[in-house]
Amino acid sequence: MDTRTTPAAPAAPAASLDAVVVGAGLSGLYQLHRLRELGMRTRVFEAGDDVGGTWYWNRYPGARCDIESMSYSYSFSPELDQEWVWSEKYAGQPEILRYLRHVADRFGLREDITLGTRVTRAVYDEDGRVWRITTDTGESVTARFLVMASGSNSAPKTPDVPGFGSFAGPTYHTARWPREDVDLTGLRVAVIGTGSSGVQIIPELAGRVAGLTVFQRTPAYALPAFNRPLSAAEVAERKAGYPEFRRAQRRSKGGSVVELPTRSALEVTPAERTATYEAGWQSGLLSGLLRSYTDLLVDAEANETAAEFVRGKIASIVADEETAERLTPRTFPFGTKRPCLDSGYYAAYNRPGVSLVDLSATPIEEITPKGVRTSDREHLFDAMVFATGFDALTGALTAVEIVGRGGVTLREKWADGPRSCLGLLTAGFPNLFTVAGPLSPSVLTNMVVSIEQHVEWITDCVAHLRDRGLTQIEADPAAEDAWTAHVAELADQTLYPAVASWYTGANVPGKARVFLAYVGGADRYRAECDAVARDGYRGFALS
Ligand code: NA7
Repeated sequence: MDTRTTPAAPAAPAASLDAVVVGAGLSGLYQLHRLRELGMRTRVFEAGDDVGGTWYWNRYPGARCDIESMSYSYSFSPELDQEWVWSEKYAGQPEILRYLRHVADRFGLREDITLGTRVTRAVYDEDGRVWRITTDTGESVTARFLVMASGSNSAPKTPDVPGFGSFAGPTYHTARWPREDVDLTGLRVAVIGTGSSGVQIIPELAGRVAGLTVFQRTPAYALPAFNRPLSAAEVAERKAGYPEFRRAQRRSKGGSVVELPTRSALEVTPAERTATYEAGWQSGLLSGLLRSYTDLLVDAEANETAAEFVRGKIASIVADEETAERLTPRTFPFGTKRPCLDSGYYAAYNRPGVSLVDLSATPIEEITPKGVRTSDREHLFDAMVFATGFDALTGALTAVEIVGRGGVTLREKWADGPRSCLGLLTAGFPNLFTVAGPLSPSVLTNMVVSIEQHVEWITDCVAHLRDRGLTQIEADPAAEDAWTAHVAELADQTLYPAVASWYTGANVPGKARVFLAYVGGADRYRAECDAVARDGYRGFALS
């Protein structure tokens, strides 16, 4: 019997799920695990045909992590730490993918992951307080919470040059390398791009193909990896000390356990500096040189001493003087673009059949059916490789049509650059979390450590809401303004913002030029996030 005397508002539709997570890479897998521990009905949608995210897609020859494997791995399970055995100092893509597949199986995650399915649209239903999520397979679900674990370098960027797409032969983007074997033996191959991906694939191709031509727009600073197999003894030693090592990682500034510098590069003698830089070079670590002195990323003169050291090394490795000079970075300070790790990169230019085209002297005019036309000639190829990077940090987020309050899309809101509170939630988009997104420190740190911190904060936040019968969290516009300004102020104290890089959005034509990461350190950031939560989620409206 209907006892109502006045027409009631229709009941808010129940969400079919508690949470949807977009992406089954390092972030999404861990987020699913934690939400399931809370008893939340969670589904993960993953565009790839397997789990792994970055390590699923970037399967090009030579793809390898540039953070040490025993450090670049989850810390949340001591059992996993003890079971899994890394074989090399720097794990290659196949090994990291095996690890992530193992994690998915070991924690029984696969049953809640839908593969081969891309989330295309998510609309916030303000009355029902749910996200209405649509996929490219035509599925629609509703969920209270939406976690974008879609990766910071996951929206590939193709070269912005005329004629792109007109080349008649096969083309490959490093971040979309085919799963089946690609045989380039005996072919004339072009590689466009000399960032981390180009620096890794070039030495691999140099030994295999008939002719390799590298098109370089900006030379990189690459440091030696000195990769090697890990001995049973060092694995055992780390495993014995893992609990303390993991705690130290969580306390650290960059997610790696290293000694931090205390002196300026300008207060020591040139001889002392060179010795310190040499030790950093020999360490075979990405941060080996950068952590030599306190001021390398804030003082141009100090930085120049490190840059000069690397330039000298390039000259000592590359036999042909002219090629060495073209490979030498002179237009931006060392470390203001992410340095690359070198496993035979500079040495590859000493091999017969490898040549370098300096695009600052002879720019690309167009890609043609036969190859690449630069301002002086046409270069002919059988295959082309694009190592041209990503629309970093915001690209994977704005690629989804995310519609918040009042029909405003995230793309519209962030047209002049991303705005958020703690890099975790953005005003007007309640219950939408980003993992390793813009305005957080993630890309300047050991990514796994930052991902775990984000996922744990998000999980605690969701538990906090649930335990109090609350259904919504949203960033306050004032707190968001303050965080966005704080991130910019910190960046402005460094050499980073002046440099055209993917950190500043400058690699994508038309993208707002904003420094996209928090430079204050993962330790300070973690303390800030914890304090906000302790203060009852200061800066957020909970209802
Ligand atoms: P990066 O580091 O963004 O490198 C891309 C490279 O491609 C870089 O050398 C670019 O030159 C070059 N590029 C981009 N567009 C063009 C065009 N149109 N013509 C010529 N050259 C071009 O991407 P990666 O994939 O190597 O690495 C990305 C990150 O992922 C890496 O740092 C790790 O953190 C993981 P530019 O420097 O813009 O002049």
